[in-house]
Amino acid sequence: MTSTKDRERTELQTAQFNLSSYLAERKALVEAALDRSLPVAYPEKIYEAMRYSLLAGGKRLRPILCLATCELAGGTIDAAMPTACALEAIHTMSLIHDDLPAMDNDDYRRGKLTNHKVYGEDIAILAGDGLLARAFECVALETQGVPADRVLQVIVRLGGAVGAAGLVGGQVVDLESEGKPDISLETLNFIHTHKTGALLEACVVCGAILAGAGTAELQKLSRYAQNIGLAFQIIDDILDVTATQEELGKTAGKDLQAQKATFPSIWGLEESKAQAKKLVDDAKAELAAFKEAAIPLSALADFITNRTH
Ligand code: GRG
Repeated sequence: MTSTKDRERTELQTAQFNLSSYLAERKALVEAALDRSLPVAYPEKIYEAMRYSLLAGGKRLRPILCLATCELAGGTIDAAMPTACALEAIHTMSLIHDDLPAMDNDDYRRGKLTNHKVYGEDIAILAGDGLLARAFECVALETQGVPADRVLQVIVRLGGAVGAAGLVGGQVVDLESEGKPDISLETLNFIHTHKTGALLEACVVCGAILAGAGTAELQKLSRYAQNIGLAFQIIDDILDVTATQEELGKTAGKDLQAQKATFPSIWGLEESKAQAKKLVDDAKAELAAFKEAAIPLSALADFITNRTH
């Protein structure tokens, strides 16, 4: 049991935690590992296309979450790094495919031309496929010092998060909902818990699995991730209305243009912000039992609602 005093102390420590230097330090580790994870070989063109998107920047939130939960549960950064890289590779491949003319048809991503704009649609599809395959290979081949059954559990979680019960399913319902601004809140929730939430949950849970966390810990971390996943998407929808293309690194105002149902279109901006805040508070409450060890995760939850891009 955690007392009110304990909670207040952790809240204060979270507020004092230097998140920007933590993020900068972790991001640098992840960038270096991603670079090493995909050396150029023959046929160079496909490796270059894969590296173009994988190394195009981005917040690296998913690998950072994975490293953070591995450490929280008593594991090391080294043990989680191959899985962290795999999660970023999966995320990147989903962005490449999402940007294709057959899907969102976007010209810019992470402040750069989209993969298909530079390499053509054929190579962009293959670059996504190559990254997806490399992700699984990376976990299976490069995870060291972790019992094989944990690595297997990670592979199972990743497969579930990517497939029809995760990202792919969310994207299908999103495509089916196009041009239907009156879809229900239930459908909107389905889209985002699958399209965005499933992978964020896998990041958090896989890091903890690698460290040997027990079922009760995994359940708490899973609920933390589900809450921040939905808050993340609500903020994304809010930013689509309020931020500029420069801030976002991608086309702004697309949802409105496409007459897409979004959280602000259903709730309005103020209620959307309030709902995101509540989800973040609920997420942080799940961390109470981990005390000081959860400060980075708690600060990350705040970062998600305070971000401007
Ligand atoms: C996974 C096999 C497979 C196919 C892809 C296209 C597709 C199926 C799914 C779409 C997934 C998608 C694009 C979800 C949106 C996720 C999202 C909120 C992206 C923005 O994430 P940030 O803000 O971006 O973390 P950065 O650039 O910082 O990494």
